[in-house]
Amino acid sequence: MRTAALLVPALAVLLSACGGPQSMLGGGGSSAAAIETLWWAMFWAAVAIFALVLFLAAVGGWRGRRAAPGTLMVAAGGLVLPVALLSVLLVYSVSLGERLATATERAQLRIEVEGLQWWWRVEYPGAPGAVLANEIRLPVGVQVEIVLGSPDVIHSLWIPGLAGKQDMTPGRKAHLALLAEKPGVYRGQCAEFCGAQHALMALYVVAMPPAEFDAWLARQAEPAPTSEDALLQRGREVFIEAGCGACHTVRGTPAKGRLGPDLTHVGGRLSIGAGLLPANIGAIQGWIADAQNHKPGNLMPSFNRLSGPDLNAVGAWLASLE
Ligand code: HEC
Ligand SMILES: [Cu+2]
Repeated sequence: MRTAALLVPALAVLLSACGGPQSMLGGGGSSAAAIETLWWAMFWAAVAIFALVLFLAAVGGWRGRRAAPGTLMVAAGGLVLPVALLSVLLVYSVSLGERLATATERAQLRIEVEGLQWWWRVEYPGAPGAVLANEIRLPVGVQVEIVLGSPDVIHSLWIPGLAGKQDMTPGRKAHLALLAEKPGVYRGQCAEFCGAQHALMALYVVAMPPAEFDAWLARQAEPAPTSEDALLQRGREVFIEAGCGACHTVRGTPAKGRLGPDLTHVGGRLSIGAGLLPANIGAIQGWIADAQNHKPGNLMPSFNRLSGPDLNAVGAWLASLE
């Protein structure tokens, strides 16, 4: 009775994890749905075998020594049954993997994603200039191919609501098919240990209606918006003076670095620091002043020598770049 009393809340906690933007159950894409079906097939197969084994153990316990199994029973239960069942599941999963891999041949849109320490660079070759970080946007109902690469260590892209995991191995290009059927925001993360901040290497995938997506992509390809506002103009100056351009690109300014994320439209993104903080003015300022405390070991130094007004201006300017 006491075990049951513990089991009920434990199960409730477990089941409450089966949802949200990073769940592989009830996802929003065709690959994810196929993988979920396979998962359920394996789950019920395991449940059936578990039940059968428990049943046989109970019978054995009940009948005691009289129940010593014959050769036939051992061969059937220990050889024929597992070989048959595992073969069926193996053929099912291998053919599914093949079908998912070849879906990239029908892709109408290609997106390049590079895994870095510890963030994701996202580029749209069809819209030159459109470069962003830690966010993939795609049109609903369109077959998309993600081309994955890594310059340094092995990362793995996993967006459970849309597709299975795909490793990103240095020196090789990998391909992943994505087809979002429901508009919405899905969360993904790096699924292969890649260094100190591996756990803070997440990203968002936003599936949008096609017309909205086209407008969004056209805007991403444009240079940063300019402004007459004195504070924002000062912010742009601080950005150039402080040397941020050594690592960051803001298209339309002299900043052309590629070591860090392209910041041309950073204010319009969902997060900074690879899913760590929202891309609003306060978080951007906090990040600039203290990047090493937010994400220790990341490749951006803390700019805690900036004066208050300068920090305020540069943060306001970046947040205004939508
Ligand atoms: C030595 C290279 C370097 C310099 C110099 C640098 N950054 Fe960064 N910055 C990075 C890297 C790398 C990241 C990504 C860190 C991560 O998420 O792991 C980053 C991230 C950011 C982000 C978050 C962007 C996002 O999409 O996640 C902002 C905003 C930012 N930097 C602003 C600045 C500003 C402003 C300056 C100048 C005061 C500056 N950076 C100077 C390397 C640099
Ligand atoms: Cu990683």
